[in-house]
Amino acid sequence: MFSNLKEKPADKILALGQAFREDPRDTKIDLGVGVYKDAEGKTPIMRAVKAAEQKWWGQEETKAYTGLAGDPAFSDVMINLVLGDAVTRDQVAAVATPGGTGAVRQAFDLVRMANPDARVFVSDPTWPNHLSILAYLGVETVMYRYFDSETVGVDFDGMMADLEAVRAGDVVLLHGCCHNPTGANLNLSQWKEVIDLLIRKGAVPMIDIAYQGFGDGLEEDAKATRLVVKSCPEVLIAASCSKNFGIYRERTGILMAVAQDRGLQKVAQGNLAYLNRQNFSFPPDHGARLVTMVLSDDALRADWQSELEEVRLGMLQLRQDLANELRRLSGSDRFGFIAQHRGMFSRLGATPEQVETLRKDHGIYMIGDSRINIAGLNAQTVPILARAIIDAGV
Ligand code: PLP
Ligand code: TYF
Repeated sequence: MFSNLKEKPADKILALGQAFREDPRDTKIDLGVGVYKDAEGKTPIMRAVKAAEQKWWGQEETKAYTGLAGDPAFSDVMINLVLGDAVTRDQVAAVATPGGTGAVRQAFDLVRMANPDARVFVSDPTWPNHLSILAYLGVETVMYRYFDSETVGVDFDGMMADLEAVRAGDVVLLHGCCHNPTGANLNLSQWKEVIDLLIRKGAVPMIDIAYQGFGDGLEEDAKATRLVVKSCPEVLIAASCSKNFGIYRERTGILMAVAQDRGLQKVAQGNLAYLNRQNFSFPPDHGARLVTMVLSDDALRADWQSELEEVRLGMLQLRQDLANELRRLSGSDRFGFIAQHRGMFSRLGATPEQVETLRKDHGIYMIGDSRINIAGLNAQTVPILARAIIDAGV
């Protein structure tokens, strides 16, 4: 049987990380995988998460199964964090999932189960795992224009023109904030136009929100998602806790199905639990427990928010410093977009050859499409990267 297996393509982002680790140069700089790093290059455990973990160690009395949907308290705090008062609880079906990726996978599964003819529209470009999971599930995928490599911003006219092709029942995947891989985002008035189009067409929005708190702030980053659930009859939301709680390996995420019609909540909840059962049964609990503890304790929550804010502001400062240094070296404002982009990533607009040169000649590792992880930089490496970008002719 195993001899029938075909080689599978490697995950390019993870393969780049391996190449970085194998590079012997001590001047090398890792701007690859989307993991937050502090100025020392470490990915710390957040203070409030550590405190919750210590507390939980003393309190935990059983490791018996939770429910198929995970602990309902986790759903409550996450619905509140992402959706605030844009919905009432009886409008939302929710299950804990292994990471945001688990939520994305379950969402696509749900789409296929509910409507086998639905196509899923995704931004060009998008996170590669969206495409690979959709292909794996055999769901027809359509790309809509999103990124304008001339302006290094959103090609909004192209996006709206391409979304005219959606049919009733199709699903449109949108990044709630901090677009991965480009860093370029819609403003709220553009979100409104997209919402109007989706309502007019009868298409269903699906929001992937993996970086809430990394862009303009916890509340700001959720605004678009909240607007969508207030406006559209049905919405799918896949949220990740990996980045904003720094609990990557705990695999913590949530899938929400929100409907204006409260009569749909029960059947949606049953279907989400059903999908958990088919795919992995009970979701992981530990990370979800920590998130629940942090969000429901005033002191822990305040400390988490302030640490998250430090992280966010640190990345904004790095963006500003890199844009300033590039302005100085290039004598132009053509890299100003780096300070405008939000989240962990910016797509620089370098060619694959230039990306290769940066890696070979300068030991600077970025994704092949010239996406950089801003958090991979620090005060010492910003000028080094800026110089290398100019030298490589970007
Ligand atoms: N969606 C996007 C756009 C992401 O960048 C990530 C990144 O890590 C995820 C979802 C899910 O992450 P995880 O499964 O680690 O929670
Ligand atoms: O885009 C990123 O870098 C993050 C982390 O298979 C990641 O989303 C990368 C690859 C992958 C899973 C997560």
